[in-house]
Amino acid sequence: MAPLAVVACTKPTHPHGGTTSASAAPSDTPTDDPPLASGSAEPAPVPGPLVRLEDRMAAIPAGSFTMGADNGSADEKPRRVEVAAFEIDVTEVTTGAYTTCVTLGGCAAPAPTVWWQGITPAEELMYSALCNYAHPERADHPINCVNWENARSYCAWKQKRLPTEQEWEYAARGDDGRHYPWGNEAPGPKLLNACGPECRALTKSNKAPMYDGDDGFGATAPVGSFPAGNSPFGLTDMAGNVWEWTATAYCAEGTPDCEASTRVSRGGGWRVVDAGKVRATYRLASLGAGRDGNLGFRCAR
Ligand SMILES: [Ca+2]
Repeated sequence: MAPLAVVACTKPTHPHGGTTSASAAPSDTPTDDPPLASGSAEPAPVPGPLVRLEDRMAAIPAGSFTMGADNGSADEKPRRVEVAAFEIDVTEVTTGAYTTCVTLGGCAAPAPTVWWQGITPAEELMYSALCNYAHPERADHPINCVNWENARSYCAWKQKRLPTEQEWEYAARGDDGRHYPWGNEAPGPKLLNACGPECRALTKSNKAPMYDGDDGFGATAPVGSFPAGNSPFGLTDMAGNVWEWTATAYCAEGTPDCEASTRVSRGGGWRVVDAGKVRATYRLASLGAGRDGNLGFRCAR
């Protein structure tokens, strides 16, 4: 499948400048026409409107694809899936954007701590420090440590919704059967933000890192920092940075009843060392009440 041009490419800007309200300011106001160059018969090019990457959505046309993979887990057996046309955010929802929703009364502030089943006090202390909310210097990083309801509410406030996992996977890999958003090349430090040596040092993990090179970000990275890893539809960070909540309740293979308390999350995050988990077909069962610095979301409509 040929990659689809989503929108005219505008260099992403991160104008947050350390304030939590910066993302509320619309930045799509066309600039004034530049003056003509002296002595030139040709008008100078007029710059297009500046729209931040995080405000963009990609239009995904209706299509069909083989969801899942032969070489994956038991719960990702391949099957043919039809997808209706939809739109999806080009980036993960940023901390600045989520903060704006809280400031304007549309969203609850996320709890200040991480939580998952079996968490230890030491883990809570260590990983809660990596939650991005209330850290204005991370306004262009993905919001994390949000539970499924936080994510659902934000998208609803934006008059959007969470993508289904079918939509998410199609948006991540198109219809050519690739393993990762960028193709089949093994994950590396220029393609995504996962757990290289930089994250291993931060988390004091003794597990082998996913790759040898340093990707530059011990925890989350500003959204859109790895354009070489974009999906065929131009979506950023569909592997790595943070796992992403989907609307879909998790059903294990051959399990007809899904528990709505558990949702599918996709894409892998900065703390993942297993390359198999940043494949575009990998399905993670995430407790909806959970909050993890490694988990965020993007919206669709
Ligand atoms: Ca990293």
